[in-house]
Amino acid sequence: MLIKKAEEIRGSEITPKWLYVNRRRFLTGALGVTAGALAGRTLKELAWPAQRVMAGSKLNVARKSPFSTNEEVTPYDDVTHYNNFYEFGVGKEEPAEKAKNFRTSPWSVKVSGLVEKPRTFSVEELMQLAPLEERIYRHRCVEAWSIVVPWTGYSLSVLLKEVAPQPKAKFVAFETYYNPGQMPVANYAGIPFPYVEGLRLDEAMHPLALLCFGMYGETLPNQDGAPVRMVVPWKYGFKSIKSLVKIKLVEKQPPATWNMANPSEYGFYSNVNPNVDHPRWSQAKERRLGEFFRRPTLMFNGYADQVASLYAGMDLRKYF
Ligand SMILES: Nc1nc2c(c(=O)[nH]1)N[C@H]1C(S)=C(S)[C@@H](COP(=O)(O)O)O[C@H]1N2
Ligand SMILES: [Mo]
Repeated sequence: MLIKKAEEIRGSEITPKWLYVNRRRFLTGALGVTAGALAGRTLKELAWPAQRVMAGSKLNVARKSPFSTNEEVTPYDDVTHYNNFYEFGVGKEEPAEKAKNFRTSPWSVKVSGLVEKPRTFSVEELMQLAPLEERIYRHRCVEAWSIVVPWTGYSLSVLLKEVAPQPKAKFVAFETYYNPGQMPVANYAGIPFPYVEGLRLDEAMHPLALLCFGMYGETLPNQDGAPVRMVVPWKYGFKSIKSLVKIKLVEKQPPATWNMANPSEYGFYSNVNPNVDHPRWSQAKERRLGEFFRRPTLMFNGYADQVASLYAGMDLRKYF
């Protein structure tokens, strides 16, 4: 199902998406390689110095993750045309349109704070830190819709270990790129930018917390957080911050955008919890995109066996 979908998309085009989008760059480049010779190659095969991560590049996936759900994957078109990415508009179909020209290359991520080895990584360097895995995760938005997506990436813990957290580090703060010039409608979103999020260090180190570069076997579409984002599947969607540029290890709980904007509606933890209602609506059920009947929401979005121990002894009504 998912492979067929990806092939349909590629098969409908004369040239791969990244080649089409970046045709000018290739035609004007001094590489002496014809476009035809490049078609169908994977990112790794194209790893010469000038190579950049481009939207729609195929990704080499080392293995399917044992963390994957075996539920049916949500169609690509639904997942890429029903988004929350307020930098590109508050309407669900706006990001697909308004992020089209978002420039995501070159791109780097600064990792700093309470670490022994602070470093700024290009996204290409980041992608090579560990073999990329495909993980089919459930994702549940606080607005009560859900999707099942084959993400590509590796555990954030790989990167955190690489920079060596100091003992004082207790939380991880994340920040999205912000440039009003590239995000002309961000001003009307009603939330502050840059978008920021945070996790406790032990949550960030949990193997389920994914540093994500792709979906459906290709690099991330802009509206889904290109070129690198977080996916934290046991939490409501807004914790899964997109288009990351900064990761900082800190001692105190860092600010999180939705929590700052409306603390009574959005807690810092935001673990999926069918028993704790959002003040304005129930969280007991969800609608999977493309389906008619709602289904019950599961505790920790179905990941309780893996993550419940992180919250042992905490009052989950207080720390919602
Ligand atoms: N920078 C940024 N990251 C963000 C958001 C946003 O508005 N800006 N929205 C969040 C919300 S509410 C959700 S549900 C998910 C949606 O991810 P998706 O569009 O890939 O499904 O992204 C999250 N990450
Ligand atoms: Mo969300």
